[in-house]
Amino acid sequence: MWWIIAAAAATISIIAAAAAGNEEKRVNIVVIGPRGVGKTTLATFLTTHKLPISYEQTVQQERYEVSLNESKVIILDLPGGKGEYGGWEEGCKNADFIFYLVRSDKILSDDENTISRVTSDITRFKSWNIFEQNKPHLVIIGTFLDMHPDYSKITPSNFGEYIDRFKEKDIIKRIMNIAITKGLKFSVVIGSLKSETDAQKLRSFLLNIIGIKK
Ligand SMILES: Nc1nc2c(ncn2[C@@H]2O[C@H](COP(=O)(O)OP(=O)(O)OP(=O)(O)O)[C@@H](O)[C@H]2O)c(=O)[nH]1
Ligand SMILES: [Mg+2]
Repeated sequence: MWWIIAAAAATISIIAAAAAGNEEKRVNIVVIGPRGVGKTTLATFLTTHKLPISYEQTVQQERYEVSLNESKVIILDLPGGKGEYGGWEEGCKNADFIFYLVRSDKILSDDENTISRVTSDITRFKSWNIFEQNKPHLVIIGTFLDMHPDYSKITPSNFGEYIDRFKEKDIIKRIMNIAITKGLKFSVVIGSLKSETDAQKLRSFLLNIIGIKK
């Protein structure tokens, strides 16, 4: 008889452990932005700790999954073409975090093509009503900092000034304003995905933002 009671007690403790929330927390991240800004590179590095070997334009959404500490992180990497806005909106419906990538070097040098493309993205974001139901955290990520002429002079002691300069650009302010208008939290970071060392720095910033301890 004692063994029936012991077996029942063991079963109850397993059920109790599951009910106590030992399941992984899910974090849904959607990565969007113009073509060639580093979306797939970032999604790959966040999930595998490796940089992709070659550039292949993303033509349909790719799903990445990784367990980090106690969280299951699901990353949706979307294609960057202008005709992809419908897919972006659909993908962002259930996002906890939206990573919007732009080239920081092009923004910091007021590149007209980049501004025109980002302006078009902004017009779309404004028209989305998905944020009435879901309030993801918008993370504006400036990539390609290694292509900035000052890159070799950027150190931890002046890095903040470059983030400030990036945030002060009108086009970035306009994205931040959309987040404010739609009631979303937002963060801004810049960095590079050229080398593993650079990618690691950006990864640390992002894990901090999404609240995952390294
Ligand atoms: N120098 C430099 N190259 C980068 C950086 N980020 C990405 N790249 C390179 O840029 C190219 C495009 O990167 P992807 O990550 O595939 O770009 P994507 O945004 O996914 O592009 P689409 O799928 O076409 O929308 C690749 O050759 C990357 O190695 C960066 O910060 N600096
Ligand atoms: Mg891609």
